[in-house]
Amino acid sequence: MSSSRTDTGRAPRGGIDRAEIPALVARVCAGERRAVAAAVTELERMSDAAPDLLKALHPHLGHALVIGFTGPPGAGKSTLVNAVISHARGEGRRVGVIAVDPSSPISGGAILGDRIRMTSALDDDDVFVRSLASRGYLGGLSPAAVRIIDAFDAAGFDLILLETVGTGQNEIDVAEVADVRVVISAPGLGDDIQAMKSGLLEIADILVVNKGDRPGSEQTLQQLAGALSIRAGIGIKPPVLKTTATSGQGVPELMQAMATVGDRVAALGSEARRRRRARYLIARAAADLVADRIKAGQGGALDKLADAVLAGDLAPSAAAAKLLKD
Ligand SMILES: Nc1nc2c(ncn2[C@@H]2O[C@H](COP(=O)(O)OP(=O)(O)OP(=O)(O)O)[C@@H](O)[C@H]2O)c(=O)[nH]1
Ligand SMILES: [Mg+2]
Repeated sequence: MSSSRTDTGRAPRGGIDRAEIPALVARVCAGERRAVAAAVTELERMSDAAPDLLKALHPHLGHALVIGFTGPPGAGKSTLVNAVISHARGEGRRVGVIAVDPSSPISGGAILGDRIRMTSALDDDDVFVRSLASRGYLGGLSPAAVRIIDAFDAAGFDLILLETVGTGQNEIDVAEVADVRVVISAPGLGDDIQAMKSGLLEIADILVVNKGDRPGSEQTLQQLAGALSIRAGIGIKPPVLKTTATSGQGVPELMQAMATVGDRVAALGSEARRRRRARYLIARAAADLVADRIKAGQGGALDKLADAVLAGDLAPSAAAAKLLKD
């Protein structure tokens, strides 16, 4: 399968036997930690059993709310995710975290340890953190992340937090995959506000200026508010919030804003949310198929078509259509 290759850059590895799937899914649905870990591994590697596993998980989906945290490197995404985990756990909610290409670890929410007693993620059955490398996948969010969302959802996690660095294709992908999109900025990140104007700003349901304790945070806030005011298009204007992830300041307000957007999204129904992710997966798979077809045409069909284009017999777009059809 082409997606498995482009996903991880390596061939699928043998995992569990298909016969083990019903028992595994039952344990995942019971929220059993080791079963969740096993399922996630199967889905990340896209093992031979993964398609059947996804199918078996399917009847158990639709509960979780997926919240994307995206923004420039070093803005404090992981620290903020930690703080959100602590708050969510304080409310008794179960949290799954997917961190794509993290350069700094998510600990599982010990950051507000004085206020809300937390053990590390490893000791807490109700927090599951999985880091994911997107290296080897060409551009954008790895489809593995979307598959892991299904495993977490079936396991009954209330919130699934998805941390990604907001660059290029990633931000578009996060917009497709997450139900609620939190875009994080911070003072002192240079040109990044400029970049946000063009891309990240467009996808935000909630804008956060983190590192509120740093000089310039108020200015960053003003800049973002200004950029928002000239944002084209209609729709609900995202709130702009200030947080200090390291102290937890502003995090209750962020929780409140996420709940407000979450309620709005929940009203659409889980099918609409999952349909968006399905559409995204189809589009990615289609792009993989096209890439495969181009590769397969090298030295053969593609060269013949190039001759026809050179001779003026065929327009490049017509040649492309022919390449995909034949
Ligand atoms: N002063 C201050 N420092 C912060 C705050 N939030 C995070 N930091 C620090 O900023 C640095 C980067 O924080 P991370 O949470 O790792 O940032 P990130 O956005 O996840 O970074 P990448 O995953 O590498 O893109 C760390 O040293 C944090 O301790 C904050 O609110 N105030
Ligand atoms: Mg991080």
